[in-house]
Amino acid sequence: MATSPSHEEYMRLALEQAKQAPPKPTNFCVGAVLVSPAAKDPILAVGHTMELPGNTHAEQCCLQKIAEQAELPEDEAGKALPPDTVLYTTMEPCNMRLSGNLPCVDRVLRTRRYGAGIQKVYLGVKEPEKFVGQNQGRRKLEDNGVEVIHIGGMEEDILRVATAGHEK
Ligand code: HJL
Ligand code: ZN
Repeated sequence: MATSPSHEEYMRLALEQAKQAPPKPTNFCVGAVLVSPAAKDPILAVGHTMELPGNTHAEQCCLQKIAEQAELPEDEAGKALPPDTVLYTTMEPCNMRLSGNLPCVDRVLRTRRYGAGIQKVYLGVKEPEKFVGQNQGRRKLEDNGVEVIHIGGMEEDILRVATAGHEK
């Protein structure tokens, strides 16, 4: 039996996604992967910043794709997620956005309204204090029962990609 991909392999896939985000001075280039580890085809969706039309975030794109596939409104994406779903994202999910759009933390938490929803979040780096001060994303997820796990070792690459569009 083939072994299932490791946390590092999923995070590397998220980083490959992040590289596809268009560099922009006003946000970070982030990649995300939604995974059902027990499934035969464990990758449910991949996404990157600005992938879908509008000012979209990586995690948001994953959830929008799930909803679209299941013909559900975006806020009901959780109904289509297997009970062991976890999220890999190169950067801590946002808890505040300069644009005022709904933060990804709230998008993650609302998947849990209908049953299991997203169980764990694996992140590559915490959000640098550049746009919204200290991001409380990790704290809010943990306060609401979502386990948050840091996958270390890729910080340098993740931050280089995330800040590609920023003035040096
Ligand atoms: C995460 C993303 C992304 C960010 N964070 N986790 N995934 N772009 O895809 C966080 C950053 C916001 C800014 C600007 N970036 O994106 O704080 O314009 O991008 O709503 O606050 O806000 P908008
Ligand atoms: Zn976000």
